[in-house]
Amino acid sequence: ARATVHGYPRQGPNRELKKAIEGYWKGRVGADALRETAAGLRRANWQQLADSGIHEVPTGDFSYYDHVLDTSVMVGAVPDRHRADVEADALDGYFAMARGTQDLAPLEMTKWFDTNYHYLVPELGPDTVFTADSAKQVAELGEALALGHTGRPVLVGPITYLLLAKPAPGVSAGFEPLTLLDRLLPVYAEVLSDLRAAGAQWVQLDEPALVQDRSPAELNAAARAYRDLGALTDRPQLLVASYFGRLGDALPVLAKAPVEGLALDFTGAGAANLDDLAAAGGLRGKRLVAGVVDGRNVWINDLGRSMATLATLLGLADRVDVAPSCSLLHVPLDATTERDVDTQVARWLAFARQKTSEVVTLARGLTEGAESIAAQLAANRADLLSRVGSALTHDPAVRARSAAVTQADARRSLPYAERATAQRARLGLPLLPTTTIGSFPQTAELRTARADLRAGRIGAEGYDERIEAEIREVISFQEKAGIDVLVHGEPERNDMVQYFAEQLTGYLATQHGWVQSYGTRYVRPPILAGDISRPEPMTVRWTSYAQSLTDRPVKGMLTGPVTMLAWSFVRDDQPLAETARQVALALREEVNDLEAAGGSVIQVDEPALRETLPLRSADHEAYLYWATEAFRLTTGGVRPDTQIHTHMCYAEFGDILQAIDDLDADVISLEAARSHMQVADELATAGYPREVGPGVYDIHSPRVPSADEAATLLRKGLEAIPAERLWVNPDCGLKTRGWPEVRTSLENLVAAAREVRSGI
Ligand code: THG
Ligand code: ZN
Repeated sequence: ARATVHGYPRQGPNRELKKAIEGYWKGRVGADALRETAAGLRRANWQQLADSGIHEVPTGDFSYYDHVLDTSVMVGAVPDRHRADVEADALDGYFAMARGTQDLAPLEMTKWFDTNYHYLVPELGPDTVFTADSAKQVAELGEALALGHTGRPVLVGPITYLLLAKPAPGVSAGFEPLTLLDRLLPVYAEVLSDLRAAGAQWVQLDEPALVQDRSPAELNAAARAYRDLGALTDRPQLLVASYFGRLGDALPVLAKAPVEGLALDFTGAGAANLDDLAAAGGLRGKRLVAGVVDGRNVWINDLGRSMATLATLLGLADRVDVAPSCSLLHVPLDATTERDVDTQVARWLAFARQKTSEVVTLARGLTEGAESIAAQLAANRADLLSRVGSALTHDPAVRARSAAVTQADARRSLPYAERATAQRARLGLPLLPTTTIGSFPQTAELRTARADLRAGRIGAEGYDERIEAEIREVISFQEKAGIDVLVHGEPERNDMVQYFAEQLTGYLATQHGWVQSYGTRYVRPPILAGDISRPEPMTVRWTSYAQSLTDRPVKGMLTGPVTMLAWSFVRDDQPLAETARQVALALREEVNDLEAAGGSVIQVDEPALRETLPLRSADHEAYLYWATEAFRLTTGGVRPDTQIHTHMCYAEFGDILQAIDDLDADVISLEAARSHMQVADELATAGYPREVGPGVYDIHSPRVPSADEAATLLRKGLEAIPAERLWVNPDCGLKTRGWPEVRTSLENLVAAAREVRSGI
């Protein structure tokens, strides 16, 4: 058995790639210097993989922005509007497709399956003509071969590519990109032939879309694609890679396909692939790349358990190699660079480098026998045991509180109609009340203050003074503008998830744990390592300070439990539902403390509720059950006259309308400006009974909406939602906007509310 990986983080140990690309955009780094930086990072990755014992390294998985966009370039699917740019300069045209230009919209961006990576959506239509451009793949394979490595080019497979695509602008929404398969396959054939000529023994074709629910027609398309590609004579050996779960009905399809290898995920939901594979009669004559090390979490593998899985697999395929479950793109690079992590906890962590060592160890154990890795197995067992018995992972008080939760805890004490009456009496708001989502612009002064605090140039007191000064400004502006429900503006928070994680016991922050979110943007997800508790209030001080400055209600602002999980690395030693419940109970204390401090309106944001939906529809119900329960547990302990708000970003709510209702929030604000209030219609049609704030100001653009424009949107909202239940607010937080445009936009928003109110 050999060890391999499906793909590797691209950014470099100090995000050198981000710096080089952003420098190129600003004109500070030349194209050649950028290319040299990129080649150096690829070289270093391959060397590191080879040194740790990986014999076949992935190539072509590198990207300046996104590997799906690279695939669009490879098959010639450049949108017409970008063609001239791409022809004038391939690199600048590439970045124009990714980021847009003054005149041209970029490709749409969306989440890569259920990860936090975002890809650029291919735009296809009946007129799309594919042409092969294998230059990037051939060049990167050539680099690896020249350095003496065995390289395995990694391509997004044709089925996944088409299933991720959308109809191009102007093409009928009913157009199905998969109908282009016959046109696409010859282009893949040409690329495969070029890669063979360039020296590839194997090519990896990634088909994660096959772990989602697929229709018989889609499965037929997959069968046809791999029958046709398999029948080619001028090609390398083909390894079809699936990951992110169980293949289900697609497994027999791939097992029967005339390809030489299959990569399967045996972690998490993918564990079911083991029985499915046995039921399908195994992979006779094929290479199996067994994904037994979880490529999505940050935890050490249970090597003993993986050895047992691998031993079973040996009977089911001709040759078994060992790999992580998916590309290591989704985990940080190296756990050993984390100096602030407790040495006890450090033993449990495995980032990309450590996961690479794990697959090498397992491959050796498989080849030479478990005795050959006896020392590693023993050390691994001890590390795992130390985690089970640790005080960090097991806080009896947290466990007791979680076990004592009742149905009633997750329910408000009165139904919405009675709460609404009590809240109206307490808050005394006008019809069509105005508010914002929570954050105000993060100014350069605030970033300087944070940097000064970190560098020790100012103390905690000096920092707090600067935050208070900002809050005074934000409150005073909102009062003057005439907004009804104010916010403190969140100047003390950078990344909201990180902000709360830092204050909760059981959560770890990393120093260097960057993971690509999209393009040159990275996040450092905190790690849910142990049982979660809240040693002291986290936000009360700032909200109370803001409230002390005004007679109008100031909203308390929290991030909800589902989003806290979605944007963190989660535990793998207990169900997600249990982790969510612990986080919810900690946040519930904060909600209750905000209320006790006089708060009458509290917002608990769940922007990630929709995006965490499991890939298979059969798993939706269980997820939505614990997710909505965690939200209700967070908010269920307040008085009837305390108003609970929530907020979600993005517009695709169609499939979770019931879950939105189940949150039982008194008010929900949603993105709506770009879709002309479509969500208001959807909610109304679904019979949503509570208050709604569909955004009337698109904050994703620096454009200032006029009062007339906002009023038109509001009147549109009124067609769906009665005035007693309609709020007036922007689409989302204002953190990324500048003060000048925010000022005018919010003044216009208030003017629109007043004008529409006067006509009621
Ligand atoms: N917080 C966390 N995770 C998230 C989001 C978040 N995941 C999904 C979504 N939001 C991702 N969106 C972004 C938006 C901006 C940036 C990253 C992800 C970003 N990052 C800075 C960069 O790369 O330069 C670094 C930020 C930092 O210093 O912490 O701009 O909101 N947890
Ligand atoms: Zn939002």
